Amino acid sequence: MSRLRIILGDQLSFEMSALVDLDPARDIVLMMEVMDENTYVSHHKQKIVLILSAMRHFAEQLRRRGVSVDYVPLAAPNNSGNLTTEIQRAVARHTPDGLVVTEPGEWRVQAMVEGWEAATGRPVEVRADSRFFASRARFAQWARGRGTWRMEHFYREMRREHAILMEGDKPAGGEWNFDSENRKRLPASILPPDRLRFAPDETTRGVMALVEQRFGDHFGELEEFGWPVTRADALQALASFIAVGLPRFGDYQDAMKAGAPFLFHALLAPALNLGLLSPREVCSAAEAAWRSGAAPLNAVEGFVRQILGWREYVRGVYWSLMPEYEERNVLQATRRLPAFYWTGDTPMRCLREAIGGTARYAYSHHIQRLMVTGNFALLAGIAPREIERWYLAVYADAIEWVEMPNTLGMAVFADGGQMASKPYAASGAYIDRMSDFCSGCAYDVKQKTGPKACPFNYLYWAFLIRQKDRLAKNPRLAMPYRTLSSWPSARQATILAEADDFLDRLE
Ligand code: DLZ
Ligand code: SF4
Repeated sequence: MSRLRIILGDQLSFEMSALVDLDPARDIVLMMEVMDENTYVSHHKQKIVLILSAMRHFAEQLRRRGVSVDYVPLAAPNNSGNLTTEIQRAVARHTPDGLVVTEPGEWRVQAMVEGWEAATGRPVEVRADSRFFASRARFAQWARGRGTWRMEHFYREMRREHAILMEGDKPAGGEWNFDSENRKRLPASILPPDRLRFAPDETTRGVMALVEQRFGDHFGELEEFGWPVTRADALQALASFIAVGLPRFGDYQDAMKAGAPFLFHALLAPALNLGLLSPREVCSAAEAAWRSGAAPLNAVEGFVRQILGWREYVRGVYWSLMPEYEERNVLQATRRLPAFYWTGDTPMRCLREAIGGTARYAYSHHIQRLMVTGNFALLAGIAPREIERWYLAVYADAIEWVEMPNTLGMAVFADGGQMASKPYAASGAYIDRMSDFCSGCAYDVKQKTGPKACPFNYLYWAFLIRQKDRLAKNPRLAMPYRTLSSWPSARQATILAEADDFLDRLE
């Protein structure tokens, strides 16, 4: 029996479930570069280069292992631009007895997969994605019967289940979570290390030229492209992070510094999300660094929580709640995304830094995403789908399963607390505490109102005033609502008027 093994752009691992029992004598692997997948949002140019270059390298490695690969490049004559149609054409070319695919990373693509039997007249076997610690079913089992789904509870179960950072049945170091140690401001005396970047090879340069030619109008710059596009590069990136990033990853996890977008962050999400690295091996490498004394526990636990906890958890949320999840808008936010999200052209230095870095690197770290671009979208009442499509487009690591819950649930609280126990709303004081942005900003972070006042200040209070009916009962917001209730109504009116004025000018 011959089968067509389909490998999608984020499934670039020899361990993919769709490949495990591949018969090189009869089976063919199909990989497709298609316009639809490259244009359904205006993906950052680096994201497209990363995916297409990594796909091309992976196809080559499969071939070197003796596998027959039918690779459809974007420029292939008659490339229909659509996954389903390309699969129909491939079935006509190879007349396989059946199709095998690993479940995709997006609901939209899953809906396509469900149509492939009818489209091809062949049986389609859809296999679970074994790259993750928790299958979709494992998460659903955990979530069943729980009103709120707190990551921390899920994470502890995962730690126990996979025996990561455990000493017997106790967490290593006696605590599950060292987050309170992970909120330090970066002192001027600590310089961010040079981070390993990979010079584009010939294949990547070929894709860069293609992208400039075909997607020249997409967001972002290509000059600084340095992402790993092969497993060998990704393994080097992992080793380099463990050596130069991880030891201080915990302490400065939430810090921000102008001109230093990477700091001590892992920079591994693009490789992980495409399958070039496995979450198991990155957790093992981090744990080994702690056990050998090369990295402290607060850093290693913080990192493991991101991978074993957070990453698995958001995937579970996505697959448990889609497709209804993408429509959530509990705070009824309707504003269009301001144009400066695409240009970085704003006097607000924190946003300029985060967006400028995003254009240059297709990356910004989690606090820039959550507390700068996300916080602004939350406070300004940007429609959740507008900001969600932006995040999906602009980051090299953004595949929908991971990006959507992070945006809707964490950044803009559109799910009303399914994931987060409170909205991550903050005034300029938070950004000032965690960064060096405010000293060089056109606005004054200390002023609460007036033309020089930091917009995050009046937007924060205006947000709380406007959302009072929905949020005042949240115990985690008791303090700011107490402060607010002590203010005379004239002060509240001034804040609302200044916020309105600012928001009107955004459009
Ligand atoms: C994001 C993306 C892009 C830009 N291009 C392709 C492509 O040409 N071929 C492909 O198979 N996948 C691509 N992807 C990833 C898909 O949009 C989608 O995220 C995955 O198929 C989900 O598993
Ligand atoms: Fe951002 Fe306000 Fe600081 Fe300017 S003053 S950098 S707008 S937080």
